[in-house]
Amino acid sequence: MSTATIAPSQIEELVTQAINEQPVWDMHTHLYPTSFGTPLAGAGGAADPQGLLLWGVDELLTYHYLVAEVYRAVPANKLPYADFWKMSKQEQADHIWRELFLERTPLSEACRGVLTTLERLGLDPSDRDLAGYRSWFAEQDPSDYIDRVMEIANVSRITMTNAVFDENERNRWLADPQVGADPRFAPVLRFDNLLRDWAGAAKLLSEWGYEVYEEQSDASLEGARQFLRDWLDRTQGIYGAVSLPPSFRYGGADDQSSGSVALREVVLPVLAERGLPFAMMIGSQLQVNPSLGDGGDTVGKSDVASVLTLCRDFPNNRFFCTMLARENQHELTVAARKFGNLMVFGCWWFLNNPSLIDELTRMRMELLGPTFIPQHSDARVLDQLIYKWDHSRQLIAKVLADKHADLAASGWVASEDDIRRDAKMLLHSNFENFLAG
Ligand code: RAT
Ligand code: ZN
Repeated sequence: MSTATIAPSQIEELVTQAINEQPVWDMHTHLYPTSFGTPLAGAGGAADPQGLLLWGVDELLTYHYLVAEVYRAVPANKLPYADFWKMSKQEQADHIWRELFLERTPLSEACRGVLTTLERLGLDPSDRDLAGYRSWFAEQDPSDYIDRVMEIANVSRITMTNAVFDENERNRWLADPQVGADPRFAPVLRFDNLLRDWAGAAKLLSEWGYEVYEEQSDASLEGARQFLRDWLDRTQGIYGAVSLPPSFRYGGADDQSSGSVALREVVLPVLAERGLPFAMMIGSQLQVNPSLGDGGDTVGKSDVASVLTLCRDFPNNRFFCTMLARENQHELTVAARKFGNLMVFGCWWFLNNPSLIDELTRMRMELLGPTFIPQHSDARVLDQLIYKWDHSRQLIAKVLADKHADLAASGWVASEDDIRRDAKMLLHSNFENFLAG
């Protein structure tokens, strides 16, 4: 406890220290514990080529952000997509390393992230020695390595994305009810298809034994509610989540589009009955260039008015929301001023760049004070937790220090405890408290 007040000259150092020392609960990642298998066994058990835990330098280099970037450097007329996808993971990583790190300066945020990660792990990026990095990773035990990465990144809990319509993942939950039990990870039920493609989802649900049909009859909707309840029970998801296209609209009680009916009659009632929030990530236009795989999606402007309608019409539901388009950010932040059941979070994907994180965090703090969740990592590769949080912490600290300096200039004198309280809210308890309701 330190209620000692601080001088303006100490602000920057104390804020940076508080942000660095505050463990973060990462509210959205695509990471998994070893129980979901890993393609890189390292010094642990057997490799599982379809395993869901991705880690190590080859995964870092073949992150879909970098696949998209390498196709700027070596376009498809020089390296046809099919040839790239035929390569082994290591060959793909070699290609990306050569083209983006050796033949060109690794200026982009995703490139820089690989270097920060290596450096914080104690490897030397100036060696430019991919083979050497590979042998270091090959000596790690994956489960111990999770601890190590969490310690370096100062992440206390990793939230998964448990995609119930992903065959690989679904089968792992069915085969082993304990697959999600690692306490370092928190489960989240992700069910995009229910809202994006009711007809396709209904077909699968009926194959899986639920009485759900394309026609959204009462029986069909009850079948879908039962499906969600069963999977919330199975996964113990701490919230429900979807990613939605820029065209997503919710037009209120009379809106009869199949996605809106599923939202109104299935998703929101079940989450309300369980007391769980609903996370909407809005603005990803899927597969504008399918040849790039996961890197083939783009951004489009979305409709904040639909979010307002949901927050107003469903006061018993709590909504996490992030949007992908920079153009939506101001309106979304204002929406959060109107409804306490809306929690804005993160600088998602193409917004996860220093200039935009700075801009968004500053605007959100000016409009919302400390009542938002500034960042999530969206890490797909375990090791990325290191750079995503390292880079974001620096930016969040800078904004918070500037705001404290402004307050000091207005005659407000903060204590060290005040600053630590801010850091805790931003990196941990705003999420935890919103979950608790
Ligand atoms: O940021 C990403 O890695 C995207 O590919 C998506 O996974 C997005 O974050 C999502 O959760 O849909
Ligand atoms: Zn994601």
